[in-house]
Amino acid sequence: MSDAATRTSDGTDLPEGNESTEGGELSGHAGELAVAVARAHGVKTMFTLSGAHVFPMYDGAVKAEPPMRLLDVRHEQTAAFAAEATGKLTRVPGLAVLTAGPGVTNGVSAIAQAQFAGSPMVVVGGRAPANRWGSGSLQELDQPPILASVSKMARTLHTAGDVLDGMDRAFTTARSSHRGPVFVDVPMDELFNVASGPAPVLSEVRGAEPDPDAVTEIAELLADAHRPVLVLGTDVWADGAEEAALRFVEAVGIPTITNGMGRGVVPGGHPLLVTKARGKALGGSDLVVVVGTPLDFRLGYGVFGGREDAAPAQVVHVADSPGQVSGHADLAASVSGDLTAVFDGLQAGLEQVVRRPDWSTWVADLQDTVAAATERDAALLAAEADPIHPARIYGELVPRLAEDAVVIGDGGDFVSFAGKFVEPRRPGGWLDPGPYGCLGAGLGAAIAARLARPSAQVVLLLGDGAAGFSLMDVDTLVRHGLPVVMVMGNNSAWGLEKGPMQMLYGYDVVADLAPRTAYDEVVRALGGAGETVTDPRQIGPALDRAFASGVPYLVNVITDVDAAYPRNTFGI
Ligand SMILES: Cc1ncc(C[n+]2csc(CCOP(=O)(O)OP(=O)(O)O)c2C)c(N)n1
Ligand SMILES: [Mg+2]
Repeated sequence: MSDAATRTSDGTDLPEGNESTEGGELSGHAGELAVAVARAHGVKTMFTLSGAHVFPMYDGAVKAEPPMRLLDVRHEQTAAFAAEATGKLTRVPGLAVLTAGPGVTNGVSAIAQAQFAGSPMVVVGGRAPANRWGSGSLQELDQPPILASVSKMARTLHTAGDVLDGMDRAFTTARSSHRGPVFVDVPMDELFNVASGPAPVLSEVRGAEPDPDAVTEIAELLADAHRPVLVLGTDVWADGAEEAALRFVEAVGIPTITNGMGRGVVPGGHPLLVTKARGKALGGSDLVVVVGTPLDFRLGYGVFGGREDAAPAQVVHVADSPGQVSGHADLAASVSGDLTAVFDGLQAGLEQVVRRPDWSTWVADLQDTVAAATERDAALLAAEADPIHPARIYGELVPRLAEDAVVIGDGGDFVSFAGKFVEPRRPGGWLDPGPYGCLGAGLGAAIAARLARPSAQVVLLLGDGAAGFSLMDVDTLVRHGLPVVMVMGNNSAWGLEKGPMQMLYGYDVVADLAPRTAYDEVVRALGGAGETVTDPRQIGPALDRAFASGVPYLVNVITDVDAAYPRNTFGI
């Protein structure tokens, strides 16, 4: 197969159409066939941890021309989280290959996270042999029923002859909106078997054309609004609509809030980015248009307005596919389909409206609030408190971040602070756990980010609690020569649980971790480097050493457990 490639706006290589496979015939063992289909869909790397049930997948990768990269990890959760992050960063489905039984069940949390976040990925599971099924083979577990509720599709490809078409369907399903994870398993005996068939012909998977009447209705609502707010979420990026979104925002001058992978679509510092005035914007708005993210707990379940005696806001929900449009919120209008077409349609619609809305006072008001918040933040970012206030870490880190940095959050309060202080300047460089909120994704995501963006800074923000789930995979970074800067906010606690438990009960249990653990020594023992920082003035120099090191490096910053992230809900 040819390796011809084009570049997407995020610098990711994509296969050039399907001329390499069109009309061809493929034959080989089922592992070879599965790898050939994955490659045709743009897969570059197979994330895995060894197990005999999936050996033919490795043989297929090794013998492919050129070979497919094998990235072997220390826990299947890391393989699956790496595949999920690959899907998010590159917008090409990530591939994880997990051995039968425990290999598959170890990947379940990451697959569920992909389902919640709409991340395209394919997981191939090993499966006990079909010819002995029911006799008690090792790890004889019927896996698709376990995965069914956390994936777009979960099925067994029963014979080698099913693999070409089954894998093609898996990838096409994963990358079609609404995107998500697909699980397939193949019985071990069949995975070794040979088969042949036509090579898959890739079809373009654009979202549906949005209903033009619905788009016009939303443009009319905007034209009548006095204090509109736009919210941009993960699917704006996933759907490739980031340029159309920014064009729309600038053309109509609408104040905007971003979340998930929508962060960076309107770059940090942009005059229309009002995330820092979020409370006032969403509370004082009369029309909130939410695009590409569910109306879930992160957005007050879709109830806005009502602040300082204002009336409740009208709400518009725009989604990449009909199934994503909120069923619970009270909507003034909604539309689904290709998000670029929606933004272009809304822009054209508003340009035709005679009564052009004037939102300048509203925008100026929000900009004042952003400026005041930025000034308040400045004091925290420079805090000289001892023990260190976690905000000071961001005071040192943010000025050191390059425009194309990939920033990954894995933790509780420490990552909430990042959400407040890190405003990406480009889309596609911010990875948080999303609405599933699963700790432990960090190392897998960091591995994926280093591969997807070879020349960019990759910064992994780790809570000390979160680190315990996956720190052993620093070994993977070391073995594969993948430098990542890890920054730990070490408050010796499960901080995000300790504070709320104190608030509810006046005491806390099971929330403390060992004090001031030297996690940097763990990283050194695994072949990386690192240091512990207890003086706020040493954070900056330590980060400089980390960025210059060229190896996996952990800056273990001991922070104040009492400096909890200020929150007024538990987010539940
Ligand atoms: C797999 C998983 N287990 C438990 C939780 C519940 N939880 C959410 S945040 C949190 C505390 C995280 O502690 P740490 O990583 O040290 O960050 P901190 O809040 O202390 O900054 C916990 C236990 C979760 N979200 N995911
Ligand atoms: Mg902690």
